[in-house]
Amino acid sequence: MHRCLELARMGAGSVAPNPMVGAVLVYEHRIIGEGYHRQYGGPHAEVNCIDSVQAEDLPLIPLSTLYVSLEPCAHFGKTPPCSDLIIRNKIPKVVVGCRDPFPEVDGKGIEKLRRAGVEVICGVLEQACHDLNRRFFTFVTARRPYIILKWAQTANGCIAGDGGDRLLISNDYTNRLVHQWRSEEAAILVGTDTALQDDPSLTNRLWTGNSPVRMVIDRNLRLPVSLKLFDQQQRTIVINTIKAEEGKNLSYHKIPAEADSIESLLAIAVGENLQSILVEGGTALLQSFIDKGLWDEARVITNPLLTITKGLPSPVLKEYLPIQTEKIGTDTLSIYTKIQHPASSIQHPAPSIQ
Ligand code: AOF
Ligand code: ZN
Repeated sequence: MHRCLELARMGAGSVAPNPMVGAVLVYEHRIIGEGYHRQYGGPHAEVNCIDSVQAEDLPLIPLSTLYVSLEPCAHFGKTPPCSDLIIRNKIPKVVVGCRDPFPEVDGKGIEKLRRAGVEVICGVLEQACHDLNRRFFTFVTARRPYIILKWAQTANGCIAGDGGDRLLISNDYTNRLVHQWRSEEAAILVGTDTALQDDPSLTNRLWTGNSPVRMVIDRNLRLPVSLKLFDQQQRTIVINTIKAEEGKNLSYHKIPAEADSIESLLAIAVGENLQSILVEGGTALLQSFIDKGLWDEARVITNPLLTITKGLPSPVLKEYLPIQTEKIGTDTLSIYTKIQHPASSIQHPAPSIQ
């Protein structure tokens, strides 16, 4: 199953909004096939795994065990059901990492296999299999994107100067890491004040891969179109109460004046199939997510060498303790998760590797 997870991760950046999945076929302690879901819309892990078996090993398939990090599918989507493929290949035993909550599968794959006489073992490295696809799972089960809060703070807990001036807090290494994080999420969000004061691009320039879809809350359309956010270099969605307009790379989503900005933007993200959002500030927006309990991870960069006398205080995560803390150059990175895992399962994959 560890190998399945390793294979699955090779699909990072190419399979979203589908989950990352890896599969391994084993005959008497020897791997005779392995595969992973490589491309959105392409063959599933099980198909690539069975296809990889060498001609001389083909007779061993009906004597082997298939390990797969996610329940084999039971539905006709862009590809035919993997459970049928397993049954057709007469594989007698399947070990599943975790159940697929996608409504068209959701236990039906396991049931189909069992009804056909296949022995199925579930829940092996379940937490790790779940964590790998935490964005997909949250999107399917909670009907909202996976929410990652991110901020950088001084040693005395400030995220900006008191006039809201832009303050360079993180170092070259943590800046690069933030760009990697941007490459890993479907969307990125800032509030009106941050857009105005920092004029951020919110793109990924210091890492390989994609840039996220930019989202900005600008209820009364106060932001000047000269801001970098409006340069149309990357798809950008402006949540506002004044106009609806669909452009190629710039869309205005109108919400009712009485609507809650955060709940509206999450609904818009679901409509756009955006499975995750990196929230980059400012304090008021981050704190609203925390106060509503609408967050999954917080990644806090602290520069212990920088103290400012008057500044804007960073958000407060009262009763939470970091599940992981590491030194990056002189900065400290602390990761918090809203759902605290029991101590036995703190093998949380570092967020930088998805
Ligand atoms: C598997 N193995 O490797 C993956 C699965 O549109 P489709 O046909 O690609 O189906 C997408 C759904 O299939 C996806 O939402 C998830 O429930 C499941 N993904 N299942 O058996 C795989 N990637
Ligand atoms: Zn499948």
